[in-house]
Amino acid sequence: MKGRFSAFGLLRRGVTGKAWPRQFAHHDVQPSYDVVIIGGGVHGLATAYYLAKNHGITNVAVIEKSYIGGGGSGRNTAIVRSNYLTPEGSRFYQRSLELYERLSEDLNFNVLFEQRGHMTLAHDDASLRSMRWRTEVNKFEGIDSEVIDPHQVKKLAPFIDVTTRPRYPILGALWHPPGGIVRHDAVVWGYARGASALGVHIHQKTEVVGIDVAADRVTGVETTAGPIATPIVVNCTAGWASLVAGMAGVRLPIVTRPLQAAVTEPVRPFLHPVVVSGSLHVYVSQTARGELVFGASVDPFSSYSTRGSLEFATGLAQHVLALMPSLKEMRVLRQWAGLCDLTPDFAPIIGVTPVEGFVLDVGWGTYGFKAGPVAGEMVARLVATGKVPELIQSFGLDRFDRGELLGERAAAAVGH
Ligand code: PYC
Repeated sequence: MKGRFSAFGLLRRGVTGKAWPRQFAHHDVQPSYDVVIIGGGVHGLATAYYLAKNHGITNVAVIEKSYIGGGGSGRNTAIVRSNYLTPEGSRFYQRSLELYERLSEDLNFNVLFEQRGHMTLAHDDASLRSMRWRTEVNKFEGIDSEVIDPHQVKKLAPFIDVTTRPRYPILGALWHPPGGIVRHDAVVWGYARGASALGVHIHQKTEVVGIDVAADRVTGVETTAGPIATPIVVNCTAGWASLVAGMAGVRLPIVTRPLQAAVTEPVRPFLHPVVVSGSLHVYVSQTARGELVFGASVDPFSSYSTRGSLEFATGLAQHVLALMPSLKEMRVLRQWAGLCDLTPDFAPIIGVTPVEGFVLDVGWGTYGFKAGPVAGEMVARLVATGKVPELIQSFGLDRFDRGELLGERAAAAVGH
């Protein structure tokens, strides 16, 4: 791989002052590719990487209308976990976590993965009950997850008020030690670098404006850089998934809503695990640099806006202070929004469509970043073999026709 990273290389460049080479190559858009992937986020780049690495399919283009990681991949709160509610979801996200565990080594790129543990607080009996249900499903699937009491919560996160004083006292928590955080930009860059080194073309600032279909088969895409002929188009977009699918004449049961987040100034490390409160609609983690990263529920309306709002900041502050009153002096540095494509059952849509050659990897709602590696691995396998891998068989678009919905909503970090 170009410019392989190593301790020796770092030392050599530090001493010589020699610049690092470009991490992925620039190419002109070619008139045809074997596979065109729409969306240069974690999903699109991971799909390209695994197509090349696992299946030797390298004549692949990733088309990104903005810059890589400029959509949901760079706007999420970087949390990963596999403590889902359904067996299908738990198994799937567990595979993603396994891929994340080895990703830095696999990509030769430090993605700053930290398994600090993931703790979801219960403030009422109904939450505790659904957490017990989740732990049973998780344990059955071999996933480390348990319900803990307020004393254990206090031990793991001493800054949380576990007395009966708060308006929403803590009754217990769902504790998931393998969950944690990953540097989301690094995941995007690592996959881009790995895919490019294997021959994939990454075209930024190039927008797909149409999908060509003849006799119910994909034949190509129209882009702002000209037409591209291809027999396979993979829709790996978030926020625009239903609009892109519409270009191929495929309707998706998706509504798009913004999800806002915010980051504070850095402070000394005090919060090790990721902490989530469903009732207070807030989740928080502390980065290696000391900033607190906060997220909340999706906005209660459809929109394509990626700007933060004052209502969000004030609501978030109230909820955070109910949980950790000692943070009252902290200042928010930045806030933003990402777009979430929500399906009726909070499970993704991955697989084939009635248009031959048009493949979906969409509908991730608030779970997209966690699933990037496994979705890329499975979609690459589907494209390469023409067979739907077992791990994603339940996530097909046709489940909505059959009425076989999955019901992953209760595994959401917060109530949406
Ligand atoms: O499901 O853990 C989650 C999550 C965190 C932020 C958005 N979704």
